[in-house]
Amino acid sequence: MGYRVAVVGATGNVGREMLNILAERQFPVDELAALASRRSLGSEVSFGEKTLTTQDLDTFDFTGWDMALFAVGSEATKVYAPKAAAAGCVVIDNSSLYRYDPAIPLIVPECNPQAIHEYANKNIIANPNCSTAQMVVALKPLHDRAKIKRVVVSTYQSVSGAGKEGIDELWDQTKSIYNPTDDKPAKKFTKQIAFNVIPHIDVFMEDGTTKEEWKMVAETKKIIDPAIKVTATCVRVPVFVGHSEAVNIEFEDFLDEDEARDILRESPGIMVIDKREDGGYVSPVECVGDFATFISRIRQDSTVENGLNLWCVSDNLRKGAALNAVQIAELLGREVLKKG
Ligand code: 11C
Repeated sequence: MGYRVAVVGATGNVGREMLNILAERQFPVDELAALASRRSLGSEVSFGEKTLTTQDLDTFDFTGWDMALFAVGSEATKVYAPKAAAAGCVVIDNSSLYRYDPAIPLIVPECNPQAIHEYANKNIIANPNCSTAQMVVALKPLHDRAKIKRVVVSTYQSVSGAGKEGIDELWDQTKSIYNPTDDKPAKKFTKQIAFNVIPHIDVFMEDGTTKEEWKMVAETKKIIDPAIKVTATCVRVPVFVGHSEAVNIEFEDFLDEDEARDILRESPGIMVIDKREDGGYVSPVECVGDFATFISRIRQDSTVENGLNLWCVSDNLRKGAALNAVQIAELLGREVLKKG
């Protein structure tokens, strides 16, 4: 016996990846409902070999459904997630709406699987921001060994993090650069993204950081340890899929780069590609479609007492969103619902 699973926002980039990953990982599904807003009603989406026609989220009755994987914005989540949760369907939500609610677990299964039991507080589990998910997968095993004091991270985030409009804007602007009569001014982003980088993701906060940067701080603390200090600079780059991060870590205890490499090699969800030669590291185009978080350029930072630098790359639509949500569904099935 398997689960009755709904994917909410099934026609979006993340919703489609959720369907792909549920099929790829052979999640025990008895019945799958692909839900969408009225605007996309009747569109078809693939689920493995099957083609599903989307159903209307607005009139859908979640009673009798085990889990709903939400991949819609916070506004729609605010309306429909409580409805699903009240009907007894466990919500796994990819928006930022519930992440910072102390009663709602924020889970990266490689880091804090024990938090799964807190789902029962509100029948809702939150999925982290993409830039946080890949970073904490790398930080957790290192924290367990040498206790992280402070992290300085700079991100290089792909346009797919901004949805289909972000992808279209990079594509259209790149073409228009070669055709000056076809000017494509910035719309989704605040400046030209083609052949450029933009040090601004999400809205500005009062202290001059951006919300994306704030999320990395708040979510790392909630998932791993509130004592870890994080400072982030989040940057949009002209890459379609795959977020990259340059991470500087300061520890309580000394951690040798070779030992860190061995620890990461043995850790779940991580693939270490770290040769000190041309091309001996991973770039974002190589991680597209993969489940792993790739770690390269592991090296001592000799400017502090106990420091390391590393390079971290992952598919932001997968580990950063859809894969992590499916891993939470697997964890929930394994540890709580026990049907599959
Ligand atoms: C980006 N990280 O790359 C964002 C997208 O809080 O789930 C995901 C926003 C979120 O623009």
